[in-house]
Amino acid sequence: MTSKRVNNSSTDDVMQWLSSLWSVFGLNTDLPKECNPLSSKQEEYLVSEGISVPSDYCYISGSGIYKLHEDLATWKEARSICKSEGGRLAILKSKEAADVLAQMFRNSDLMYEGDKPSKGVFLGFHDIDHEGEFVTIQGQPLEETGFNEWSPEWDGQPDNGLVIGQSAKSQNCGALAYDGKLDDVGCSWKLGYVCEIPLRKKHS
Ligand SMILES: [Ca+2]
Repeated sequence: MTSKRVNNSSTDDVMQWLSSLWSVFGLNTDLPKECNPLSSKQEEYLVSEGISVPSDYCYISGSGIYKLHEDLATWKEARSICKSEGGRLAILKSKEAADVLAQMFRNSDLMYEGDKPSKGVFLGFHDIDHEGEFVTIQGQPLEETGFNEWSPEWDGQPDNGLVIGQSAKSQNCGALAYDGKLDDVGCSWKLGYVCEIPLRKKHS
């Protein structure tokens, strides 16, 4: 997957809007096969004016524009990187989105750490404030996002499993497991992660 960014070369509002629009159209190129090109949804949804969407983001119908980052970061670092791209650590709104992203994860170099399956890729939810109460990075209860299916793997999730180096059980950050379902993992672990640029309703 190649990375191709569209830069706004003019500060003129109209040019900036057109540039932003073209960057969205640019998503039609170099898409991994799991991603849907923007089509009729272009008429219905557009990202915020002034935001250039990198063409290596992937549109998933009905959910949003996502990118699987294959570099490793802690949950906090990942959150910061997503923000720097004009987005946020991903919040999944459908099983379809989870399935598409899990397939991308399984096809990526992230899937194995040596000969062991990876622990997952970070998403934008956590239970840092209240153990067992999972919320998105926007404070929304996980069960209201449209997707909150936990993985049955590793004896069932969420398990708040032991994080090496810490005395208490402390898996407080959210991840997508290889099976397309959710897991709580260590916030200090270094994992791949999914960023999202939220779609907004086009103003008519
Ligand atoms: Ca867990």
